[in-house]
Amino acid sequence: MSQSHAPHPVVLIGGGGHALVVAEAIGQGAVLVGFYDDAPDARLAGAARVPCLGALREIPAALEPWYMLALGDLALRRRVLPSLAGARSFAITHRTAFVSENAKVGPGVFVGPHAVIHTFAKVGPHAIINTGAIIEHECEIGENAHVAPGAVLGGNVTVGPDTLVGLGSRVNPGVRIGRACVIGAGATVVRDVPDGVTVVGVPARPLSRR
Ligand code: JB3
Repeated sequence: MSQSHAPHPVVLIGGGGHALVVAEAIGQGAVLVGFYDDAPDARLAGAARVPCLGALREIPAALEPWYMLALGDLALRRRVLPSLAGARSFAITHRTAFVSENAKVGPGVFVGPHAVIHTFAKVGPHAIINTGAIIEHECEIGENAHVAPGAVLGGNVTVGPDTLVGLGSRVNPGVRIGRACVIGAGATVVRDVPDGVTVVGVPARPLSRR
């Protein structure tokens, strides 16, 4: 297929398991030219033969290619972000995902295979909407939050920045989850979760304040 534009060069920040997942979703308009990671032999170098361009501390201030954060650890992603202030990021959406035309998805967001971002939902920059996650109508997902594979958010749910909504968890409609929270895998959240709190179980109950 003739390209009206040359594919845009892209680098991933991170080369582990999550980077493999992101690399899989990069579309025709972009070409993956390398990754930054403290482990030059990280899986992206091995499995996908993508060159390591340097350690995280070696990311150039004026990074030319577009970038995508491809680290799974939310605190590490938050630490790395300032070094990318001068660079440009973009959303990567797997071809099998559904993103409503009324939804707003910020730069650097990753949307995994078979994920759903429904009507009038808003997803902040650098959030991860992972494989099969469902974000229902009018949800608001904060910057650098991670909705893990199979998690289901009912309508009008709010998730704060840097919060992990764990694998296969369920969040009732209208629930507000704060920033830097952890929702345990398989938890069912039926009431609001304050900033910094970890909740687990069905119904979800606080485990500790981080
Ligand atoms: O659960 C899911 C669907 N994804 C997880 C993701 C959200 O978070 C994934 O399973 C992982 O738990 C995690 O992905 P991430 O951050 O890529 O983790 P991991 O694969 O453990 O890689 C983290 C860091 O470990 C990489 O950035 C490297 O620095 C290092 N690393 C990974 N693979 C490696 C290798 N280091 C060496 N030396 N060799 C490796 O093969």
